[in-house]
Amino acid sequence: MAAISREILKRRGILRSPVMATIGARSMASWFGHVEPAAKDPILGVTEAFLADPSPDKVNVGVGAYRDDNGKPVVLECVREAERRIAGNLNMEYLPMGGSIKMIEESLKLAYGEDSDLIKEKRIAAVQALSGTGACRLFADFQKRFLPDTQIYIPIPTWANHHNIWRDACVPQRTFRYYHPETRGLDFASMMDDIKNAPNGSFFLLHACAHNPTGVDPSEEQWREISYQFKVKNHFPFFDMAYQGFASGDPNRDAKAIQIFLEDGHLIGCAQSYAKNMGLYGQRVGCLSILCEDELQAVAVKSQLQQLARPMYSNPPIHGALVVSIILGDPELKSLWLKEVKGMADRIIGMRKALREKLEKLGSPLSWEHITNQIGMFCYSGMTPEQVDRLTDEFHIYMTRNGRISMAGVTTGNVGYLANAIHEVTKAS
Ligand code: PLA
Repeated sequence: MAAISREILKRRGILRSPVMATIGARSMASWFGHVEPAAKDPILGVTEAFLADPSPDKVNVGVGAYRDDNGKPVVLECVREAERRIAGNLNMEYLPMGGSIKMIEESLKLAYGEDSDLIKEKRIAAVQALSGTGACRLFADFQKRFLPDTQIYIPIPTWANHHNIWRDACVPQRTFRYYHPETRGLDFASMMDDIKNAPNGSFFLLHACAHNPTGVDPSEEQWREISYQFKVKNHFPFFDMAYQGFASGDPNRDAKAIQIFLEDGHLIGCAQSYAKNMGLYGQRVGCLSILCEDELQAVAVKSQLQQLARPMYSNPPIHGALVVSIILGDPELKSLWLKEVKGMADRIIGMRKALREKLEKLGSPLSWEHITNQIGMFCYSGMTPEQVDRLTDEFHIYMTRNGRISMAGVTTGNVGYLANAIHEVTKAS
């Protein structure tokens, strides 16, 4: 902890004074005396710093939250319409422990395919989850409870919270190589080596599409090879699908990796989130599914997932689940949604082109090709933590220190400013 914040806490009486410490372990002041402030979250901490900056020029390209071209948060039209239908019409009773059956049904169709036999055969155990994070955490807790000797292989790099989730679920973590800093692309050979060298029957966390933070996904052919190798090694793939629709603009195409694994007969796990693709960030709506061998097994697994949820939050929130079921259950609203997802993905692609062009026009000596090669919400720029610090200190541009730019926060209005600033801090490197 920085000396200054220690001093402030001491003045507010939050830190123990030497006198209080001598009163004894059971005095009120000592119960929490040993609790140090937690480290700032590498992503959400950026938003906090951004909000605290009074500069009118400030730009937030930290958290992956979509903005329109005026930099404003967006509520999709399909969501507005679903909310009009909800208003006054539906009750707000508790959902079942496993959440909304309708929402789950629609989510499974999105992930596993509209006409999936696996759905018809009732082989998928699924529960509504507290968005993608909650889905991952529920799975990690399930893994710890029922497969206590397993570990989880996590790509390097990955979304920072993956490490926290499996850590707090007490599942040991291993890593596998994924990204090649020099080519700024997939390190496919190393990834395959790590898959081959992991003990048979290992658990792997895979990003279904639009990998965060790199924006680098395996090609279809590479997914097939990965799936094949998983079969050989009898590994279990757990897909985190937080950006379905943001990679290609089409949610069905973005589920291709999952389709490939299903065709090869894998059992899989899947975390789905409606935060980004439906803009339901704060509603916390998502789905966890686990494909089982048969219906009987799926019933047992679902009942245990519910059992994990009950003492934690009892049952999930209803509003977002209603919004999702209304949109996906109504053909007209669903096609409006598909159009709106495509619109978001296209605006981001447009901003990738604009940022790259502006950097090239400024005469940057570096290659910025990767800005347009990478896909999804993020550009993994290759900037160093020190360069990012300069962007923040000198230009009030807020982003994660790993050099990740949330392209969803780039607009026609700020892309020129952003490009200039990036050029300034990188031109000497
Ligand atoms: N999985 C991945 C790969 C993510 O990037 C995120 C969100 C989630 C799961 C969880 O999202 P949800 O719980 O809101 O559904 N990542 C964000 C936000 C957009 C965050 O860090 O919480 C990010 O900026 O990386």
